[in-house]
Amino acid sequence: MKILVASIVLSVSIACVGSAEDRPNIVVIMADDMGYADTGFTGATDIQTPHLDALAASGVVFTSGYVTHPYCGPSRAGLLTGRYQQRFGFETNPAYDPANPYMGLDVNEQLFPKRLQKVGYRTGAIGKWHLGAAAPFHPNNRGFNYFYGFLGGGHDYFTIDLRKPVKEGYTEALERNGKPAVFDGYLTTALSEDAVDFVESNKASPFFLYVAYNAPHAPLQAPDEAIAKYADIEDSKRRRYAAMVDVMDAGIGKILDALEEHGLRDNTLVFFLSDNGGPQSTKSQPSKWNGSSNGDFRGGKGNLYDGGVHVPFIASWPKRIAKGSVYEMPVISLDIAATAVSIASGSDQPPTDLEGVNLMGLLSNANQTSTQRFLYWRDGGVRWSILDSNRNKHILDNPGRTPELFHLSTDISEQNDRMNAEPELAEQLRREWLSWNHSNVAGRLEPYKNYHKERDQFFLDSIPEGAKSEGYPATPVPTFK
Ligand SMILES: [Ca+2]
Repeated sequence: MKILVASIVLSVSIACVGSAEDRPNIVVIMADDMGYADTGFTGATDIQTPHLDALAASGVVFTSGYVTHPYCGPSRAGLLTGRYQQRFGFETNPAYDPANPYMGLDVNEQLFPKRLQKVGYRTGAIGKWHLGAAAPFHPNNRGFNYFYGFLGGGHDYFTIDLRKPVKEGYTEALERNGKPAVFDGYLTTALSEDAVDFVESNKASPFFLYVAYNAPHAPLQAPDEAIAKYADIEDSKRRRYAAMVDVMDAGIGKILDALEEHGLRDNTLVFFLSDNGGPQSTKSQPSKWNGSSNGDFRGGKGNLYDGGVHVPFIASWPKRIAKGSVYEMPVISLDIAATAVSIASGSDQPPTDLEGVNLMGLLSNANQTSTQRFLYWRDGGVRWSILDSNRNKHILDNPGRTPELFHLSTDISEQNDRMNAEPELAEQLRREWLSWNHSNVAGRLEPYKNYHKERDQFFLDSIPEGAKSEGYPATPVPTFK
């Protein structure tokens, strides 16, 4: 199939690829559930993100930057493998269960930090993991020399209380390389400070650092002084959310300062993105909103509309990427692995099993007509979408309705369905999606809500009737959100 791709004028330039001796450090910073329009460089006026804005100005902003899934776990599986997570059945959030050696990212998949380790990089992961809590899935067993954080899908920002029900690990102790670790004060700041320590400890060798903040994911908790800074925001959720983003931005500033202080900033490639769009209220879940804004995008976390998957996306590498660059054609989080592995191994092209492209190649080719490229989504095996390089999008977000077709280049809010007007284009895209889906497998993870319920029921069913009447079990079965 041939679809002409519009040439676009972009202000991007890069220098030649460097020698193996000056391979860059690579840092990936990921926010959690952050709305597209909640940074200064994407239009926020009520939240201050000076460090992210400076980072954006120092490199390239991808204005059509996407992630592979509209929520946490699968998005991270795509990011860290560099492969569509539907290839290996990671299509929902894994339940937090350290005792289950099947509940996590397929051990036959190689995470890209493992590839970086093999070519001499020191690797660190800090913050949220969410790719399985049992030993086979532990970051230290998946390509990270160092890990500080938590293995579940989120964490309370202040509390560790081991007496409470586990609740997906939100109140469990943090850990450092498999051993319990404390944090004082506010979690976002603790993660930032640990990232600074990692930079200082590894400054002598090329390193890869993955900083996966859980901010500004719920629970909406922030230090009082940060909330007070946003006292003029009337809505309580938005006010606390703003404070969470503010403290995260300050932490990112500390990490960038550490790179600068040690003379590493010029030759460090820093990515920033969110793992999915900001959660928005829906009819069935009116309290879902976390205070975020996705701007003009339709929907939010959980949707395949742009509100769920179109995220703030920056790459900054002062030595190679011209500051103030803007790239408008679609890119996706898979490209981060492809870029990192290419650069680290001194190659123009990523390994063939990676599904992203080397962004440095895209940037150097920015003023030319690019070849067609498609991005694909599938959630739960039933909802799907596809985007082409002209930003035409064919989507079925609600399985109870008919598919839709949008031209995002003129209709970023996905309001003007073109299905009836352009059935041929829709059919071309549908076939392209089916071709991609041919290489996918069914999801292999039980959705975490069902999993906990069924596991608890299994044990309850095994209790003899007599024992039940005597008040067994002694403690209430925890309920999960
Ligand atoms: Ca998320």
